[in-house]
Amino acid sequence: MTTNILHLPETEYLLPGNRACAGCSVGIAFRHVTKALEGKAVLIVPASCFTVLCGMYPTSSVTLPVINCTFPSTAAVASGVAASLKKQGRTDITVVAVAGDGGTADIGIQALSGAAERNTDILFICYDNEAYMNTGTQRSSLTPLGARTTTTPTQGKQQLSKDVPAIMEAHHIPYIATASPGYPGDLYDKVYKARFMKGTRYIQLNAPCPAGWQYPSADTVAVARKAVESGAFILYEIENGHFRLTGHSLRLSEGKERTPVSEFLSGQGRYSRTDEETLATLQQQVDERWHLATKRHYSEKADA
Ligand SMILES: Cc1ncc(C[n+]2csc(CCOP(=O)(O)OP(=O)(O)O)c2C)c(N)n1
Ligand code: SF4
Ligand SMILES: [Mg+2]
Repeated sequence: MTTNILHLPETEYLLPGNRACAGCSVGIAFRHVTKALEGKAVLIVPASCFTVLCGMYPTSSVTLPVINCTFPSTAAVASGVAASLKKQGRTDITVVAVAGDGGTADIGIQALSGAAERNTDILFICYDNEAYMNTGTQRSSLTPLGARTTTTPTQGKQQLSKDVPAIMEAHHIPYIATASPGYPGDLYDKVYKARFMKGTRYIQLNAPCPAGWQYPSADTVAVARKAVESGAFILYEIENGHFRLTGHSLRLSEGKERTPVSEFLSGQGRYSRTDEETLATLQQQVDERWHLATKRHYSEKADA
């Protein structure tokens, strides 16, 4: 059973009045992430919007220890902190690396792959706002096909995005999950579960960004939900190799109608000049990924 939002802990670890843009999904999501960690964590953060959200020393909007590190070294710094805490017998503290899509899938992937191959005791959370937002919306390898950034052609990115959870699964780590700020109970449960596991845990968080995706800041939760309702973002977890759909994606697989991807994309300025052919390819990619995910869910369920 997914935790009901009314039953989430009331203590706040991410304070209001922080420096993120109005309507930023990262702040919304990390309220729930830090609640699940109950203050028992050290955050390791490379350059990103999350650094800005945390604030500049000596002020901080997060009531947890935060270590700012260089862009490519997040998982390496987290590995060092994990080794230090282990030596001190502090098994109650979770080492949580928090990086954007650029800091995870592009610039930080070497250290992340190394840590995962060693099965280092860290939780790595990639919040995927689908571009290098902090520096002005440059394209990353997680920018989706057809989305316009300041470094893509006018009609949008010409390539499909990388599947980082699949890359992480190829490292045989104990826990991989996807989560969305539109579904806080599902997000909370996944972080809470990952917190008490050992080895490398990886969570990929869909992170709608009003500034870069170009939609009104009041619409963030609606946009996050539309991503899941259309299957453009699928909620699942892979625990010790066992795949299962969760939350609203599970309900969709049980017969609730999946909406067309165009309902998720319309209203986002970054797709305003994307041609019909590209949009059709995007829908096709979403359909294929959805088909594979549901097939895997039900075949592994039958085997269990
Ligand atoms: C080695 C290095 N290259 C480039 C930068 C400049 N830089 C700072 S934040 C950032 C964008 C980060 O993008 P992402 O990881 O997706 O996080 P977001 O800003 O989207 O939250 C860049 C390019 C840097 N600080 N260090
Ligand atoms: S640019 Fe986007 S991700 Fe960054 S703080 Fe603003 S809304 Fe959040
Ligand atoms: Mg980003």
